[in-house]
Amino acid sequence: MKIGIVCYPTFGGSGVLATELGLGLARAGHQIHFITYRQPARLVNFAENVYYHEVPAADYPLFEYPPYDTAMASTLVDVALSAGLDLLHVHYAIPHAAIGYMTREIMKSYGRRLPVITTLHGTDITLVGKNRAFAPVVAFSINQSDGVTAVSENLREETLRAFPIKVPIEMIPNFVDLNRFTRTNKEHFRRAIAPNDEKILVHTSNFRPVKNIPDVVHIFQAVREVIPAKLLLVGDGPERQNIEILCRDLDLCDDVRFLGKLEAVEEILAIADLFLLPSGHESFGLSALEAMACEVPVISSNAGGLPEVNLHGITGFLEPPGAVGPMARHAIELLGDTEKLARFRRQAYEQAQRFSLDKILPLYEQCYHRVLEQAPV
Ligand code: GMT
Repeated sequence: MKIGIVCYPTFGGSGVLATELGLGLARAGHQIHFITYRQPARLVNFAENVYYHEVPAADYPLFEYPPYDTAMASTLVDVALSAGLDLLHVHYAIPHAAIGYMTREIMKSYGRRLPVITTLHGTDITLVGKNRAFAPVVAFSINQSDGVTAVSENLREETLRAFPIKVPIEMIPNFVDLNRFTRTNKEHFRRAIAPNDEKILVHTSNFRPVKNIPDVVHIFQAVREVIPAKLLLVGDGPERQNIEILCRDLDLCDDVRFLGKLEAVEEILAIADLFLLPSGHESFGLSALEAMACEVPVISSNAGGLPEVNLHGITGFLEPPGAVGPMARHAIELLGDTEKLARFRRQAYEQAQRFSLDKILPLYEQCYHRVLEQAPV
């Protein structure tokens, strides 16, 4: 199959998932065309069957807001015609579902069919999508998609509650590549970060307010009072400066490292002891799944789809968003009990296996085949 994939190229979960999906499909023999405004963060090496098309910045002195939608749709039409795409898979509804619809309709004027599949990821529904500034377009373009998937049961239900959806939404959970995200025994690397065998806590995100990163720091502060520990913060975004100031105010700077937008996040997860994700909302929590694949238990909030990924008392612990005290107590309990930590590590890995790339990729392929059979000619 020749498949066009549209996503945000940033370090956000939807872009990561879309890129990993494209790379997996390419390995399975499909021809994949990524169409984005910048090289996707995880598209770093040469890969067979993979093509990358950059959407040109549509800048002109008149534009206060460059018309991304028009530039993207025009690039999509160009790629679809020249490469002969069979279908288009867009990730994150805003504005990609509407762009997909526009592209499909333009393709009709060339006498060509291009079914569109939209994958909903989270904030495109829960935070931004519900906003009245976007809602009518989001609802319309979801209903116009030839196939719609959501990354968790929680997000599927939330979408049906929030919008007048008339089309079926299939739940296809996020996945992890277990060959890439795996425990390694890099003692020298571990020692460089934790020279006195401190426990290593990790948080990775795009540093948005919804991630509740101040809670990560407060949980770490409580842990460090009892157990020697280091905190590694991977990623970057609007909250970064506030968090640096908070660490200075709490006198934690010697034990907190900001690692920025690391490409090889798996190297950090592979030496971690605990992952923290206390988000105010999280439709799935792909970063938690990646940690679990590396045998790292997770202390998270119980928001959104997180309970579908992190299992309370098995792969980690879940508490309501903002419950810093209970989250810190769980962290101390786990890190202070070697046997329990080992058991949770094993269980986290077992749970991650349920979301392996090998298991989930065929679900997308089946969805593509179904859409190709059913979409109107
Ligand atoms: O806002 C973000 O966290 C980024 C967002 C994205 O689309 O990049 O992440 C969402 O999609 C991820 C991949 O499906 C999910 O794992 C995240 O849980 C989800 N984020 C939220 O719901 C806040």
